Amino acid sequence: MRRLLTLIAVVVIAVATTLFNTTPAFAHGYVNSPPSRQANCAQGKVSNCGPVIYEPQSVEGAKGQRNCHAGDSRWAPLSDESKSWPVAAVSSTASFTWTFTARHATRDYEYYIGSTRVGYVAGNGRQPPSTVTHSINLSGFSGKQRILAIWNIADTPMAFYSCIDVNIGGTPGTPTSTPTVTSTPTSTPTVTTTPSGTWKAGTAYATGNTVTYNGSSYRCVQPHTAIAGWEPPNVPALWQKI
Ligand SMILES: [Cu+2]
Repeated sequence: MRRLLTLIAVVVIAVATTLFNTTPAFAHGYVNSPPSRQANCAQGKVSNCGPVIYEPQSVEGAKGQRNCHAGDSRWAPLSDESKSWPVAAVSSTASFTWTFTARHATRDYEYYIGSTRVGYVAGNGRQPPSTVTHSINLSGFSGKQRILAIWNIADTPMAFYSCIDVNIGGTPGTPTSTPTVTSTPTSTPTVTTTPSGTWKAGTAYATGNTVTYNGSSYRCVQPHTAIAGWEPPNVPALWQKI
């Protein structure tokens, strides 16, 4: 009987481990630096973005697309060119950083300006670390451009799409990159601006904010809006233990 119970316990643990390791629906990735359109939406820099503010990492669709919203109507505001998307100043060689909430085996990464592929990084079918940064040569282009960054997954037909508005060799366009505290009330009720205290999903954190989580203190190292799954111990790219 005791052996049987032990066997059952082992099976239960094995099943639980498998379930726990299964990728949750929200666990994917996006370009957060320079901020992609979904990053700007999640940080409240652009309004009326729809549900992408809660999951900027979920802009996922079939491979081979050339739009900002992965062909998914839920994310359609990302392709709305009438919105005033913040523009990041970059030099002719620009660094793009992806944040992953699940490290899917990766076929490759592609970067497009219009129909021209300006960057390619092989993934070799391997899992990336929690963040990767690619240096992309944009010489040949100048001024305001829209970069489409694509993360092609190796073991599914899917890819993740991030559009980043840049000004190559220029100065930033609309809002500044400095996190500012607005004096007017935000129109998004679920995003609070409380920068410290206990970590809480839905809160917009700026670099340097400190929080407590499970009795430990953490300092924000990258501005972001917290979501479930991004608890400080889970995402060293966002939180440093202090
Ligand atoms: Cu995923």
